[in-house]
Amino acid sequence: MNYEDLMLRVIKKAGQFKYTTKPNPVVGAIIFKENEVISEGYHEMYGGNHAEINAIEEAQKHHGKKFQDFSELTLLCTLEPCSHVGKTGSCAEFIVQAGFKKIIIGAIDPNPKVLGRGIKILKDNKVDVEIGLYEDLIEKQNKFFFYKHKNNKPYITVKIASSLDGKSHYNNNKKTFITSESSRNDVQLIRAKYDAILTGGNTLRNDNPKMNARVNFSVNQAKKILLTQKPFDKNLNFFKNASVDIFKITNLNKIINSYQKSEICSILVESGPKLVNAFLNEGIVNELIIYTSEKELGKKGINWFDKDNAVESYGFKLESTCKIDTDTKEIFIKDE
Ligand code: AOF
Ligand code: ZN
Repeated sequence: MNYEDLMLRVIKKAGQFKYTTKPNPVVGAIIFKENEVISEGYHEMYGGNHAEINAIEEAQKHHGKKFQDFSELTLLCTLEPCSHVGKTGSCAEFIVQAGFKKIIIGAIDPNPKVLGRGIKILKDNKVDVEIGLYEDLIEKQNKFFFYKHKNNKPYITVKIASSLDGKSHYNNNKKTFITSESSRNDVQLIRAKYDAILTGGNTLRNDNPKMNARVNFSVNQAKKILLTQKPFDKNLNFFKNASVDIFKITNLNKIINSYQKSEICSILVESGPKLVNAFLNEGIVNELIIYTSEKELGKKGINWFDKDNAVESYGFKLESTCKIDTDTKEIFIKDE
């Protein structure tokens, strides 16, 4: 069988589960014998079976019919089989026990709990292991997961909605809708991708936001992070059906670094200008998403940025731009 074709097939299908596996990566596995596919398996939800286990359990149904022994079969998986016993058992051990003699792996798992240890278990047990097929696609598909483990810090995106004249809201502390409903729906899709959503006390008190992902598909809702030094009402929308981490300290690096050991791979910052500028000034933002409307707020509006060309001077480069209704959406990436 053509390994490239099989790998592309499982990468594509694994992607379907990205909203229910996060903060875990999406992973796919396929088992085949000569020119026949025996089974496939995917990591479908956080805390659930890993892809290899699902594929092996599915193959077992054909044992004695399509094949006599697992040593006749090859297993191909997008990510290195795990070595650790986490929420489920170790995939590498399970593969060895099943009796496989050949494994093809797309990319090495960057998670320090694994990072080559799964491959070592396989090799130590005389399994023939081939590594490296479409690693770039697998890394791209699990961008936040790879970023977090390679850099030992979560990927941080700041999202803002701006008027044409660069303002955030009126100076009366009231909630202002700047962008169109379509843009606000697009924000729901962005929220669905992130592992955590962070805001500040001012946004919490002025806007009473829910900050969950309101989408018409299943999604693991993000953890919430609140930065505030002032008292707040625990009955606000933000706290409903959510696990919230609250920080009274203001050192953003310390706050972000406290997630090094957690499973959180990505954080979406949705706040007002003060906190957004603090994040940008710290130089810890990887991506900036700006929705700009055709509306102007004028003199009574509060500026997003103090300086001209702020986005460029913070080191961001335009990655993409598109129209949403009458708004413009721009994505900027930090030039690292
Ligand atoms: C695999 N196959 O399908 C996946 C893997 O919390 P746990 O026990 O589910 O483990 C999650 C970690 O396992 C995750 O961070 C990543 O390193 C690896 N994911 N490994 O062998 C899979 N999803
Ligand atoms: Zn596993």
